Amino acid sequence: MRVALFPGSFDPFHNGHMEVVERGSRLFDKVVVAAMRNPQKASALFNLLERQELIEASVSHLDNVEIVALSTLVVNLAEEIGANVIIRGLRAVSDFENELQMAQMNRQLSGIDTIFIPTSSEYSFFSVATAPRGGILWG
Ligand code: COD
Repeated sequence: MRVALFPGSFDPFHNGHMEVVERGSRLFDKVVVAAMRNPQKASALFNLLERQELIEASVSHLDNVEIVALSTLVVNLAEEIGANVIIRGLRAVSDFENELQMAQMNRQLSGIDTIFIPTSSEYSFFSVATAPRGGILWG
């Protein structure tokens, strides 16, 4: 059974993330979506449990998708659930440098490979960044 882990902050989960989950669910036997804390995104809009509930409501039409929410290292979770690969979405070249570093680090730590799913052009400008005063920037 081919299991893929799709980790993210998902704060909140949006259509760009959804598209990656739907496409991943067609490529793998099972996709585990993990809502996690990104220490670089200090002020969260939703807590992990709320994010998990939002994702569950969004992907209920997909039989082979499971959702978890927790604070741990991505590679530890991958090992725990027996994931064969990590999935990440790519919006633009600007995502690539950071994603490449994470993919190399994760492979060095645990041997797990990362597969990138390039977003459709209609979603490539979807991103969420927490604004300094607790607001939210959509761009
Ligand atoms: N279209 C397609 N894909 C998209 C879009 C879009 N419009 N927007 C975002 N994505 C992709 C991103 O490229 C990413 O692959 C995924 O969706 C999730 O994005 P985010 O922004 O919700 O999640 P991140 O990037 O903040 O991920 C948080 C992690 C903790 C998972 C990440 O930082 C990570 O993997 N870190 C490795 C180190 C680790 O294990 N940290 C754990 C916490 S200590």
